[in-house]
Amino acid sequence: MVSRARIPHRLKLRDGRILEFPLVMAVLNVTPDSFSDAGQFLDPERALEHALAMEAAGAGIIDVGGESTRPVGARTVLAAEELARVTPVLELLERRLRVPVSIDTRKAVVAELALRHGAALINDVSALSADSAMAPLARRTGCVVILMHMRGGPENHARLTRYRDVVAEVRAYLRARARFAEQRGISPRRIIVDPGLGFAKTARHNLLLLSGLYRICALGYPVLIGASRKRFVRQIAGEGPREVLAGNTAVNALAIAHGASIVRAHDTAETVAAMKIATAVVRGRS
Ligand code: PMM
Repeated sequence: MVSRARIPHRLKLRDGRILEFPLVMAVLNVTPDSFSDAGQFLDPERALEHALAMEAAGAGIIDVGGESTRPVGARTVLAAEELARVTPVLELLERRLRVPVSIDTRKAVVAELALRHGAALINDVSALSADSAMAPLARRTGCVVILMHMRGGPENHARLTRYRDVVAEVRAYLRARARFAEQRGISPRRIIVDPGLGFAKTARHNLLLLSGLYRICALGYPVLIGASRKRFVRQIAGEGPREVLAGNTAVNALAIAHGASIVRAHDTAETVAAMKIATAVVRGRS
């Protein structure tokens, strides 16, 4: 087990707000083709309503995404299309939301627009590798970056699943990407890492990463886990919505017990309850 003393308890955002861990990052996909919420929130007013409901349910971050990264059939979205999807939503959120917003994108132009609209974090599933303008943008703005492990891109990562020791390889990659970020002037206190469950991983790899999570936490950065509604949860817990929700709640509670600082979730209220229980058990007090 990793010493919990090494896991950061909080993180300061560029506007002075503090993220207290653990917390739930609630997903707001503004896409026609995401995993589970495809097309539901393309209308900005509906997106805002949903974001406010997730905030009221206890979300600590709202993660806005305009490009689907699901394994099969995800189309690479042009910057103009991604901007057209997220801009009206970000404009509304800026005025109404109190909790910080992260922007789930691999494109610096999209991230830059989101930061101008008050976003505080860039959630880059390519770990700053897809767009050379991303690291300088993060340094210049002082925003927090989430560096995720993936191989290939959304179109081919499902085939790139050969590892000798998945935990060691993912950990080495995340350490290298964090070093890359630091060498480009991004403060280590502004870095979050994510093993990228389901991205170039089989169900077994996801399970090994969860049970070996302490080895990723030992890097010393806050760790984000995104298991929400992913295929391995459905394979194990069952396909029905109740099974998926129960399975996800268990995964998220276990991830927090194993040291995760942030869990990314679609079902905010249930995940917040699971997080509270897991945290109380770990601390031995409520
Ligand atoms: N998963 C998805 C999208 N973005 N970002 C991070 N940091 N980690 C993840 O696991 C992750 C992500 C895919 O899920 P979705 O289509 O339901 O948003």
